[in-house]
Amino acid sequence: MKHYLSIHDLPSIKATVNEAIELKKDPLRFNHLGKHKTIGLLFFNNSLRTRLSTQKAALNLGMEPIVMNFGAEGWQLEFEDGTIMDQGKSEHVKEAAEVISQYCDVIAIRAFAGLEDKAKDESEEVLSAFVKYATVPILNMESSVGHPLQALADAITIEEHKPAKKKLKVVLSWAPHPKALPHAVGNSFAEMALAHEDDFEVVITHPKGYELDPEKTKGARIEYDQKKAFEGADFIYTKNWSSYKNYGQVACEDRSWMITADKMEVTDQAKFMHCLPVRRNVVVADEVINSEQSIVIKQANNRTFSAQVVLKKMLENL
Ligand code: AN0
Ligand code: CP
Repeated sequence: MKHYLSIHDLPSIKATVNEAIELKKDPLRFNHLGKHKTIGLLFFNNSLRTRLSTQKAALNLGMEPIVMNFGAEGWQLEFEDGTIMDQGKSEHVKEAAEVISQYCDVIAIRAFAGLEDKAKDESEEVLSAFVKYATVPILNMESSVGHPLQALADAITIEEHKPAKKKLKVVLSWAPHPKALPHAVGNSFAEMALAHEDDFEVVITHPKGYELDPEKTKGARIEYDQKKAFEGADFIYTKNWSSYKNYGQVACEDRSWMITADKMEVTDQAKFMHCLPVRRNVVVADEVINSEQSIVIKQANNRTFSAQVVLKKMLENL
């Protein structure tokens, strides 16, 4: 595997999940693979889990991680070609990506959607520029439209916690949030779940007007009645996102969409999942996130093994 930009870059999601579960039993087994190799982690946005788990994964493989925050610390980058750079931007991404490629064997990038210009976000301005100009593999640590390291960690978590059933009911539920959030996590979770079509029944529930990009949710059942969606569910995966149709708008602040114990009651003892960070008592009630049904901490632990299995595949291909 060269780049990891979307979950579909994996040769097989199922085989990768099983490989990650094996790696987890002996995390230092491939510690020789990354010897004298450097990964550069470039952050255009905040992070806790991605920043630490990706470094941890690199260290487990014997790599040296180096981290840079754009924003306050980096030069402001220009992404458009042919611009007369006499305004605020100090450096073009072309030079930046080529220079960083000389210091790093893999470049990992976090660059969220701006949520103002749909076409610009969908063009993946930052990620595609690095794919174009860098000369080393690129790892997506959440871009405008996807968060494939999260989705892989989610697939590992579901595999580890699934009940013995032929078909699992996996529900992606929108929940309220005071800020406009990106679609990346919801998109990648939907893509991952839908790729398990033989094993998962995929239901997405949200208020009207919060439909995700239909390209990402093709094959899922959309259910506007949240409680109905929860009936008999095995996994409740919660996430807020802003409107896709009225791009980046927060049209619904209906607090009744929060995940509460009475909603979990109608599931088949479903596990509660969230990528974190989560706002307690807005997205999910304390009674749910504190309960035995919540697996959010274990889910976050799997971020290390999702990054590690992906980096292992990249190192094997260098
Ligand atoms: C980000 C998002 O919704 O994309 C990161 C989630 C992993 N969340 C927030 O900004 C709160
Ligand atoms: N889930 C996730 O990506 O968390 P961070 O934003 O803290 O990295």
